[in-house]
Amino acid sequence: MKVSWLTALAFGLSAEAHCIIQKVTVNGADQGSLVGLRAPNDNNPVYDVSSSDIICQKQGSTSNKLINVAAGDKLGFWAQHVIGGAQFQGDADNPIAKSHKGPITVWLAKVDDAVSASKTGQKWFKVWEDTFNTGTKQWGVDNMIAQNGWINFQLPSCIASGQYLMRVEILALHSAKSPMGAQFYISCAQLQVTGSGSFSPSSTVSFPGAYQPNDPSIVINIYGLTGQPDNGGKAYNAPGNVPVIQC
Ligand SMILES: [Cu+2]
Repeated sequence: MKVSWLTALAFGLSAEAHCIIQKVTVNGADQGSLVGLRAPNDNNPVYDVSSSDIICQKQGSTSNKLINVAAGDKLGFWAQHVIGGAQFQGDADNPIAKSHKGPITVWLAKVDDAVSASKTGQKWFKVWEDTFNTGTKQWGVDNMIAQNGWINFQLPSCIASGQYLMRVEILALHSAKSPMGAQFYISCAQLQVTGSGSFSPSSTVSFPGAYQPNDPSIVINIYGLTGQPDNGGKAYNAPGNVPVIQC
């Protein structure tokens, strides 16, 4: 069937602007596409923060592998428009459409067996975030785009050895001014952490539960008076008011 460009634009454009978090590096070493990850099968976001899809996205690909990391290692998560990266040269929506401004957060939950652990019922704590820089007016997503879809951070050196699910969340706020407009892109990695850390979180949160549908960081107009996505120059806190742990 022949599909006109106009038809493709009308039905495809918004869906095609999304992304999938699909690959991990440890100290720069590529772990392989979808290895050690629970990732969705398509790049559509989650909108409903009360759904179990807010934990690790809709169930899609699974892996029987663990990713071996030491506390203090440098981790990278790769988000791209579709699995495998851009499918044609000049894909303006790779790694994600530039309109998709918002914060990136990374969470851990201790589990007995990261390959088989249920995503529900876990106790999560936040280990990293890149929200919004009021000086440079750059969002976490802007930094990710500048690094060709890589989300780079250090696993805190205090994390205790054992197995964990790591939840990586990209929140896109370009259409967030009405409820259910914010877009969540999530994948969860299955980690085996080694090292001599002894951190035990003093407080944890649940997913779903950590975010309320009407959270002022989820239902928000990020466009200031000038129409720029600069949050009106104000600071931005990621939803849920959960601080990053301090080692
Ligand atoms: Cu999108």
